[in-house]
Amino acid sequence: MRRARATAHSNIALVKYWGKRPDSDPALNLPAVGSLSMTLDELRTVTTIGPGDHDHFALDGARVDAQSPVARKVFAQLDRIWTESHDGPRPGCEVESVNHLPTAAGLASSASGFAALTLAAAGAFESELELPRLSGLARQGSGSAARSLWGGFVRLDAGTAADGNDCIARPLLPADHWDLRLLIVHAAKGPKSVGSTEGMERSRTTSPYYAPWVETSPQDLDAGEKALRARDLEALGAVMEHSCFKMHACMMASVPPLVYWRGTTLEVMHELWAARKSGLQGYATSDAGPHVKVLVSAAQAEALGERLAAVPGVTGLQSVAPGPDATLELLDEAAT
Ligand code: 2P0
Repeated sequence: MRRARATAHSNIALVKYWGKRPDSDPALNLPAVGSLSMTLDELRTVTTIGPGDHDHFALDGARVDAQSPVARKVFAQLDRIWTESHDGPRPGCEVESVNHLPTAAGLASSASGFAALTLAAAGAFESELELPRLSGLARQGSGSAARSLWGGFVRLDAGTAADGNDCIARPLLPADHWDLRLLIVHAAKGPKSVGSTEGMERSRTTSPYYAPWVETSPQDLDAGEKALRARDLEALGAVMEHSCFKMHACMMASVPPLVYWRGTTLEVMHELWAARKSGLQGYATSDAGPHVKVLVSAAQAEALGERLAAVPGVTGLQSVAPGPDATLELLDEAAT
């Protein structure tokens, strides 16, 4: 193997993923619904992999216990990449990941994290796997990571194949297709209460709104893609908010309820809708956390951002443009 470094950018789902395909191998991590995302500039993970005596994982400069759940997920992902193109035992690896992301809850690092890890491992193991295959492997680490290998605007279809070979993301349009901004409005501090994987399973098994959520997703994906291609912000915004509110309604109707929002989350949304009446055209989405993410034209981003930052309880605001493809650098040739 050799040393390799990958950079992958985070992404925000404009049409959401929530739920896994039932009766499938949990290791394949197959989503029940597709998703449509925008890759985010600046917000990224940089991961370097080189040979080591044993497996080691360091996150943001601190060594992570090799027996911890996160380290085990990282090493399991390395195993997946290795066995795709090699026989025999995988060599030990030194993995160093650095997140350039807001630390607040609900801004998942798993998307950029598993995309960067997957790409860096393919480089380190000289695996020569094509990007679509790497997207499928990244999905096994974390569903949203499948979308973070490409910049701009990306679609992940749920697919129907039992082995998941048609559940891979594909780039729709490059970052310069549309000069948009995503305003990330921080509504609370602290870790999220229930992780995505556990929350999705709770919704699938208990929420009466889960079946309609899954059934209506394909039409949202098609409408979202059409609006994106046409650069129709009003149409895209309508689909985006509908997808977000359906997902949260499904979460809230789970038993026990999954309520990721705080009071400030709703106050920001009301201010956004009031601002829209005065001509500032922004649209909201929100993930498994309290923050509000607002899609707006670059021209209106500053004015809308000032208004939303003034909502009581808001702790920060970041404006992010569409981001680039993931990249891979091959470093020195390290013998093993
Ligand atoms: C999304 N989320 O489409 C949705 C919206 C959160 C809400 O993808 O279980 O960390 O690892 O596949 O990718 C967050 O879930 O979940 C997510 P797993 P992941 O962005």
